[in-house]
Amino acid sequence: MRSINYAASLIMITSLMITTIPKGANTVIGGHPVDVSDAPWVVALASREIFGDNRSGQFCGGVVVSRRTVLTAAHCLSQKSLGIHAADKSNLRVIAGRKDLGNTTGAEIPLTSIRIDSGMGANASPGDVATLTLSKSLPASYSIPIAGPRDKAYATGTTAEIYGWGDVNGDGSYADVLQSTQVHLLADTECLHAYAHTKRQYRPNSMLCAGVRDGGKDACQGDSGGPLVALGKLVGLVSWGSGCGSSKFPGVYARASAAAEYIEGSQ
Ligand code: 4AZ
Repeated sequence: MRSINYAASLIMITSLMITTIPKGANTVIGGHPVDVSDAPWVVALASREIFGDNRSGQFCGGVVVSRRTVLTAAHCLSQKSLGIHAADKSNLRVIAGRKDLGNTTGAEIPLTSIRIDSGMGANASPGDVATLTLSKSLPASYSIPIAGPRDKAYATGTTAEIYGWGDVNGDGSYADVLQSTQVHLLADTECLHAYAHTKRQYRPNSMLCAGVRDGGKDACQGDSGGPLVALGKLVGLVSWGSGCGSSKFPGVYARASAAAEYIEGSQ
């Protein structure tokens, strides 16, 4: 009798562990909540019209690079991301100063323009980047500088932070509260090898490779367009990857320096 109870409780404990431990210690896979006051350049890209009021209509991230300019991932504005809807400045908002998407703090700012270079996809130069112009200026203190092409912030091994309201488990559980985690910038060869035989290839000129050796810390769906920050500067935007938090497949980011020249024209 006692041994049956023992076996039963072992089974119970084991199944509890299986259901309560997130896959690969995942969240922003492996992350923790952060205040927007500590990272005011992190913004949400949202559409209540397309995605409804839940989580303020957030569907991607973005980053403030000047008082009226926000960068996001070009693929966030694709038909695939927006369903039947075309990216139109009238149905998009940039949400600044809101940590918890369940409330209404901060501001929901309309756009005056959206710029995606034609033919620019995740595999093209200048990369998976789009520029949004805000209808209203943000405080200058919200902007983060972009690391230039020769900045030491791009050095392999540099610690970098990812920010976003995306999937925390790789199973469609999106965050309400802004998450952040630390990864390392990896050599281009790591992503060239990891993605050598996948559908999408890694392009060192326009992309940046980042992750942690054991996996478990990564960006995921819904974090796209959000910032990768090293030494206080923007080095990348969340772009793509195979799954989330895998030790075999690092995260791929749009290289911020590759987009910088293209961005200048729109400020
Ligand atoms: C996505 O679907 C996505 N693990 C973004 C980042 C990563 C994977 C997927 C990187 O937007």
